[in-house]
Amino acid sequence: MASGTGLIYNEQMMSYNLLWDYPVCSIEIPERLSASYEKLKYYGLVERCIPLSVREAIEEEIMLAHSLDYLEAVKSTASMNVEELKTFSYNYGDVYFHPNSYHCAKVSLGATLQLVDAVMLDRVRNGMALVRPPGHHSQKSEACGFCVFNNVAIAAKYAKQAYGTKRILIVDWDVHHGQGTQYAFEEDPSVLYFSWHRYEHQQFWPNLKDSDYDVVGKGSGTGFNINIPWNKVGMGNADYLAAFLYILLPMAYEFNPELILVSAGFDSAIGDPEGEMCATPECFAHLTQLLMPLANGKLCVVLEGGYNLRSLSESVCMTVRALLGDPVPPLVGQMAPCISAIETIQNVRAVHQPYWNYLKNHDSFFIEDLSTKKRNIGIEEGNSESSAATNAEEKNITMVSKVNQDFDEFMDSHMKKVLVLAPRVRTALASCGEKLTRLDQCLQVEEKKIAMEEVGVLISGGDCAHLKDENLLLSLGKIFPLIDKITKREVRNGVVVSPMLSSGAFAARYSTTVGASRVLLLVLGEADIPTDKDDEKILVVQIYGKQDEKRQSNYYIPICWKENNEWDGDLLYTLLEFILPLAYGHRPELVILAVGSNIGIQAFTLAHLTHLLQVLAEGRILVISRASDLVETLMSSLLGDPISTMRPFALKQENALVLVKLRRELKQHWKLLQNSVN
Ligand code: X5A
Ligand code: ZN
Repeated sequence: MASGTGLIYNEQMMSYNLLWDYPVCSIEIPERLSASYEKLKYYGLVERCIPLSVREAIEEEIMLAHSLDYLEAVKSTASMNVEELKTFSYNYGDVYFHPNSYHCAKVSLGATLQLVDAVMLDRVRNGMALVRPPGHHSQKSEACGFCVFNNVAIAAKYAKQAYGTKRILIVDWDVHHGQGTQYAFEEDPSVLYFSWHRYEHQQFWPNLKDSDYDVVGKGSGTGFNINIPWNKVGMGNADYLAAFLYILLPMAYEFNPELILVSAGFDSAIGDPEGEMCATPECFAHLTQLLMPLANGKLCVVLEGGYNLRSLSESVCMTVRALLGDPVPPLVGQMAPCISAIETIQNVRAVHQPYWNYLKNHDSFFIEDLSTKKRNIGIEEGNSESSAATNAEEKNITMVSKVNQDFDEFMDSHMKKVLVLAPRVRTALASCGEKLTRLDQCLQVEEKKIAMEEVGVLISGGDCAHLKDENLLLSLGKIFPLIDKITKREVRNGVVVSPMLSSGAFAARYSTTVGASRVLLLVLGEADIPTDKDDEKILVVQIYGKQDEKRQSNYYIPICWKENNEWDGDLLYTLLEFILPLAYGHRPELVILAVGSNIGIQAFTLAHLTHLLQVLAEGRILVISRASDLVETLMSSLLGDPISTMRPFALKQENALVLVKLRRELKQHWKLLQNSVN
């Protein structure tokens, strides 16, 4: 089992800079690398990573994505004077060359390939390469947008060639469209390219029709190119999350990649002068962690853009923390995507419906009359900067004005708020007498004796029928000490075997009395859940097979499925498209997952579920399992082990319809459930 996070940093890549006055290129500076690395050192993250060395890429590797003519042209820049460099640079769009550019571009690509090697050879599980020049705009015979060689595109071709990797997912979260990468794989179904980008109806650089949502790939690659054009600035955490939950993640599970490459530009983060977006640094920890259960954990994060040094470096640190398995801070801000983001997401889903199973059951249609379109066309003659400011104001007034006041001040206070300390122990286990292979890595917690009276007060109205059951008190005797340890931050998560699913409700109640302000209780299987259905502290989602008339409130959400067999696909898609949106809105401080036995869900599906749920509540999750034979798998997932990939599953149509109905009823209250404008 591969472990550890690789980190690549090398000062060689700082040895080029802009030599003449050229405002569009003035932001791409060497300090982007050193500032990121210094911040990683400052937080003690460098010493926790495995340093990987760089090398120069060889010509054969460069030519995996570039023409010989272009390679020779770039090579010739090494001996040019400033005038010649200037003339050469102006052959292309928004890029500059320096005598060291060629060398740096070879090291930047070589570093990327070193990371791919380390991950593919299991020397590390995942890793990040801090490189420049960036790559995703460069094309077969063209430099573009600060990019010389297309590091990530070449890395994908290299992995296919060197390791026979059959399916590669490229996630491009840079704020610009990586058109170079799109062109490289348009006709290739083995590389799924996902990019979100500032677009503003083609008003934003590189102003290409090719960046719109209806460009989906060609030939056998049709359906494997995913563009998410943002038509407004000011997109924030909820918008990015919605794109992941409603588009990228279900597609990625269906695609089932063997390797994930991230074109990690942080110009999509708050404070960036290019992006003018609002996502805060911890958002990138969420994005990263959400990708980690895929591809057996094989995740290579490669730097692209990012021009606000503070925002860039904090975001890099958040990404590395997630790669290391640290708990991710909760997301700030109201978890509601904006109308423009919802329109984009709806259009992307509509255009991709023919190509992806998980979209088959949605009644998706296009939004032709986009809320922002008329305006933007009206502004065409005007100056685009002021139009962007107006949009930003509308989108997120508080964030943006804060930023304008004093960005560093905002960032200082923000980071103080979000930085969380990881409990020393990751996973605890209530004494269960099992022989488990990873027991030595868990803390064993002693059970205690619980009196009936202690439990009775937890449930208002005093429905005490359950309390007659001796098993319940025994279970709670194991569960309460675990909750104590989790809420006191002595351990991050825990697992316990209990014959009674209803103990989950008592556990949820108990945790609100010992400090958890909000709890998510997710129950898989039939059980009587004795809880106050209007208690806004506890959000209950229960999935079960038997039809009945359970009352529903915004805080008690029964999901009743038709067949009681093979729910793996249904559960996974429900988690992504329904439960996580709810849960992000609830912002729980503890997640309790109660798993029944014989519920038609395989162990590794539960492992994915537990991994994904750890993006919530700083990873504080208690799993209560009826079946003791699941403990091994659950424990491994709680410990952060990589998970074997899931066979592509589908959401069954009748179950999809259940979600459609629930979404309609609940989306007013839980705003992140909105994935269409109707
Ligand atoms: C890698 C990257 C941006 C180029 C912007 C040119 N390039 N206006 O972020
Ligand atoms: Zn960019």
